[in-house]
Amino acid sequence: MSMTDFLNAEDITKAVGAFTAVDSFDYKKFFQMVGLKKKSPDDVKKVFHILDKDKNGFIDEKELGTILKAFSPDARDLSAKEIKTLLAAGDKEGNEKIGVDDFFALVAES
Ligand SMILES: [Ca+2]
Ligand SMILES: [Ca+2]
Repeated sequence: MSMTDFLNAEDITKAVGAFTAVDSFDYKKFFQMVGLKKKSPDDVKKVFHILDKDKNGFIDEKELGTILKAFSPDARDLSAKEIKTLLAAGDKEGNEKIGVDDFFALVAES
C-alpha cells in the first residue's frame, strides 16, 4: 500500500516541495496540500498505518522524523525541532507518540 493509492501524486510532490527548507515544516499546510483533510476517515486511517512503519499502533518520534519520506522517498527528514513541534501539537494524552485518535485530531485541525 502506498500514499499514491489514496492521494494525488502531483499534490504530494507539491506539498513535499513546499517544505524543503529545514524547520519550515507546517503540518496543517502539509495535510491540506496532500489532500488528507478531504479524505474519508477510512483513508485517513490507511495513511496512519503507512506512517506507522513498525505497525505497533503509534507513530513515534523516529517515524515522525521520516514522515515526509513516507510520502515521497527522496524528501528530507524532519529536524529534531520539527519533530518536537509536531509531537507537541499531536500528542493529546502525552504519551510521546501519535496514536490513531491523535492523528485524526491533527488532520481535523489542519
Ligand atoms: Ca510505530
Ligand atoms: Ca499520544
